[in-house]
Formats: sequence, structure tokens, C-alpha cells
Amino acid sequence: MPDVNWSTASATASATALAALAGPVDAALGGDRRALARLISLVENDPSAAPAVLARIHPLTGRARIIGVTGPPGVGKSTIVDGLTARFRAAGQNVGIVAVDPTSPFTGGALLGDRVRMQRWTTDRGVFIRSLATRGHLGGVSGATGDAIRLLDAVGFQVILVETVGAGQSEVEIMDIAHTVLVVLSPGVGDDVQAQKAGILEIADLLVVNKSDLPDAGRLAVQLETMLDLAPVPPPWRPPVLKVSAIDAETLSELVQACDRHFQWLKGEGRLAARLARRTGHELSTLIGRLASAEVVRAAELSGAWDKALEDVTSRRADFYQVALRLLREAGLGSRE
Ligand SMILES: Nc1nc2c(ncn2[C@@H]2O[C@H](COP(=O)(O)OP(=O)(O)OP(=O)(O)O)[C@@H](O)[C@H]2O)c(=O)[nH]1
Ligand SMILES: [Mg+2]
Repeated sequence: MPDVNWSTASATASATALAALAGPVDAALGGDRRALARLISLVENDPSAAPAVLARIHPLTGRARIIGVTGPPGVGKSTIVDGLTARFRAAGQNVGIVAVDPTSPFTGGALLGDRVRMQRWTTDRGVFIRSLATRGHLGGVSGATGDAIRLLDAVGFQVILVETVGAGQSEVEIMDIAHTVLVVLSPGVGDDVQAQKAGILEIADLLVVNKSDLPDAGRLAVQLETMLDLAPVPPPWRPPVLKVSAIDAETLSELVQACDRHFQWLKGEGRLAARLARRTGHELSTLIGRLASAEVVRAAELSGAWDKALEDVTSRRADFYQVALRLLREAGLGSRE
């Protein structure tokens, strides 16, 4: 049995669910931060609640500017997020922060650092910080994160900063949501640049060499430039390599300017629309996959075909593809033999 609450995993927002969530959603839209926090938990932990929430907030989304910050553990992503937050606040903008699967809980020191850094925002109503532990959750990483970001967008956060660790497939998915992606590295962590090359090139709009107050930052920056030079086809946007020290206000201002330049470039010649279309297609196909899978398994369970399907595969009577295609056909989806 898959670990899913099938009784509520309905593909559409039922009238009852809509009515039950109308109050909390309206409260969040009205500025109630606790209601917002509870709604984010709800979409994170119970994907079946998401349709009702999304039905209500979708028209209000699409206004926020989303900046992704990713990179290996400990390179200074949170410090940069904090510095950027200060700058956007100084410019009068509200900032929502989403930390996806933060490594900090496993590295006590960093968690303390995060707490201290974030403390200064606790009395600022223009900042909302949220951690999401989404890895391995039903619906995949992008589902819950995307919905949390949409909630922050709907309630009026003008800038949303998303921090994730690493440059793997999950980060690529999450970062697809962002307008501008900062890949952060720091001296010492740069040694595995080669290993991460593919991921970095795929997602970086800006390459940030943080901790440039430490030795070897220059060498890492040169390595990254060389890596960019080697690209077989010059990309339409070559990610600038920026030497930053998250604790140096001057370099952070340069980082904000670089983010702005990228955003302006993106807005030109239909690029933003193209990125939006790509991202929407990606999210939609992922969602269809998730919902269709839930429906197919539910139908098979109801008809008793699920147990037989498992038995066929485990006894080697049929392979995964044959059984999956059979179940899809039985659910009225797909026609291939
Ligand atoms: N010297 C120096 N230290 C920095 C700089 N930026 C961050 N640090 C320190 O690096 C450590 C890690 O910083 P974080 O911002 O927590 O790094 P992170 O990438 O968010 O870490 P995780 O979320 O745990 O992956 C902290 O002790 C920071 O104070 C910098 O520019 N220079
Ligand atoms: Mg962090």
C-alpha cells in the first residue's frame, strides 16, 4: 500500500474543502501571519488540501519577484539571503524567505547562526521566514515549495528569496520557479566545481564566489570563468562571476545590482514570458503526473487490481511497464499495449 490518504487525494477542490478553507485563506490574505504559516504547513503536509487553497489564491499570484539562492552546504547562502533581505527592505520592499530542506538542523552551529541572523526580522512585519522540509514528501519537492511560494506571492510579498542546498535535480526543479538564480560557492568548496559543473551551468544566472575575504577566492573565480569560456555554445546570458563577501555591504550592493541587471535582461525580448511558459509547462506536467498516479492507484485499489498488479510484478509474470500501462488503460488513460 502506498503511503497516501486516498480518501482525500481528490484531483479537484471540493465545495466543502473550499468552504472550510475560505476563512483561513482570507485571514492570510488580510495579513494574518499565523494563518499564513498554518496554510503553508497545510499545503506542505496534506497535498489534498492544496487544490482548495490554490483555487482561491491563484488570481493573486504572479506579482512577486523570485530569487533563488543555491549552493553547497556552508558557503554562506543564508548570510547572503539575510544581506539581500536588508537591502530590499531598505528599498521599501516586503520580503518572503523560503529555506528548502535547510542543512542547518544537522549542523548545530549554523542553525544558531541562522537564528541569530533571523532574530532581527522577528519584529519586522515586512519579512516572513519559513523553512520547508519537502524532500521525499508526496508530491515531490517542487509541489509543496511551489505552493508555499505562491502563497507568499498572493499575500503580497514583493520579493521572495528561496534558499536550497546543492545543485542536484531537486534544486533544478525548485530553481525553475525563480526569475534569477544565484549559485553560491566559496573557496575550499570550489574544488568540486568540476563535479557540479553540469548542474551549475544549467541553473546559474549569477555565479557568486562568497567569502572573497578569504584566500583563494580569486582562483575559484578564475576557474569559473574558464569553465564558462569552455561552453561549446555561448549561452544567451553568460552568468557573471561575482566576488562577494556576505559580511561586506559594498559587495552585497554589487550583487543586488547584478540581480537587477539580470531581471532587466529577462524582461527584454519576451524572455520572461518564455521562462514563465517553460516553468508553467513543467509544473503542470508534474502535477498531472502526480494527480493521475493518485487516481490510477485509487481506482486499482477499489477494483482489487492493485494487489494483482503487485503480485504480477513481484512474481515476474509481468514487468513494471506492462503492469503500469495495463492499470492506466483500465483507468481509461493511455491506449498503448
Ligand atoms: N569569512 C566569511 N565568512 C562568511 C561569509 N559569509 C558567510 N560566512 C560564514 O560562513 C558560515 C556559514 O554561513 P551560512 O550563511 O550559514 O551558510 P549556508 O550556505 O546558508 O549554510 P547551510 O544553510 O548550512 O548550507 C557562517 O559561519 C557565516 O558567518 C563571508 O563572506 N566571509
Ligand atoms: Mg543556510
